[in-house]
Amino acid sequence: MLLKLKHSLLILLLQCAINSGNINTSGFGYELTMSRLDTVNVNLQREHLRSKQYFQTLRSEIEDLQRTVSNTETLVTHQVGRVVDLELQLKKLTQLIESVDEIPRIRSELQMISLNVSRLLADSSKIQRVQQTLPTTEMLNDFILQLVANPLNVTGTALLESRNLPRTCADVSDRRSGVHRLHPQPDFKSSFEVYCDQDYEDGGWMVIQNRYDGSVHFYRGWNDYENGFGELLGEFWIGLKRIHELTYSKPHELHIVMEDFEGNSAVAKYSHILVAGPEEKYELKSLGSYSGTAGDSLAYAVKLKFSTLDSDNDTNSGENCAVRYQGGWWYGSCHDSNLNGLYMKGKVDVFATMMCWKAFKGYNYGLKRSRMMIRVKK
Ligand SMILES: [Ca+2]
Repeated sequence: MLLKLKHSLLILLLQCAINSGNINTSGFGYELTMSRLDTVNVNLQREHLRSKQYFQTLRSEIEDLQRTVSNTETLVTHQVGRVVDLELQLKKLTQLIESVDEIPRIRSELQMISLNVSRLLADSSKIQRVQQTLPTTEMLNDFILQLVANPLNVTGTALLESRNLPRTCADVSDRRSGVHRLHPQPDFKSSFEVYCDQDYEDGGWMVIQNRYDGSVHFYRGWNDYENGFGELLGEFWIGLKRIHELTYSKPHELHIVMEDFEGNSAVAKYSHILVAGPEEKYELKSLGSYSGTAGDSLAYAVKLKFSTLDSDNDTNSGENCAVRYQGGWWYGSCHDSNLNGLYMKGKVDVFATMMCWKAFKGYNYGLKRSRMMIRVKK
């Protein structure tokens, strides 16, 4: 800008000189002056271009620095989270030590259990009465299961109401994406709420993992990964127990939609997901076949068990991959994808601890969004 100004000023001065008759506008002297002025002009433009490029480089360096600061903040927050986890574990251990002194209390609880057995015997006559009002044996079985789960509150009417609920997200009459109460069949004792995505690929998808802004901490222990955490209207993990029950009750397909910080999206589709139960540490039994645009970074995990910071079930005997890569996932030795890893923004220097998918953005890139969805196969 300064150079441009100097240039204009020089031209102006020269024109003034010409106008006032101080400079001859013909002859060798004049041409020499004009040719020197051209050279000055070219040099000035060159300088101007160079400064422009310099400022562009400076700006991109500032942007990189801002990104690094943001990622460092994530790491610090995460370390604080780890300290809290450790404190919790310490608390549990202290409670365990104290429980040795509680044998008399356990004895009295055993007496309570014995009382409950008598109550169960009484319930059997109640079941007989309900049997006369319920039309099918399938309904009766469900009623028995409900009674075992909650002997005081369940009535035949409540059960009938629950059975009228949609069984899958595809059955929900409201075609808007959102939270809905479902009662899948068969074998589900009670209804529960889920987030249905009705916009992606004809709708009918149940979201089992959702991340988009890093507001929920995902480096957690076994209990959280088994039962689920987060909010259905925000970021969440639905829980391994539920994924197991759903995928074992009916064949489901799995789609994972991802997005980077530059606005590119990609999807990984698996034709048949099957996740085993707690006794097999929620092993990823199968995924079916892969298709999509993200590339396959999950088939490696078939036949692998799930691992968390406090439950090492990976195939790496030297360490716990969940601790090394800061997530809960089907780790082997260790991973091609880490969708429950740390939330980092874009390209980073650390290796594979973030929410990443090797075939899409590699091991040094934290994704912006990840959404795992399942749907009953048609
Ligand atoms: Ca290990």
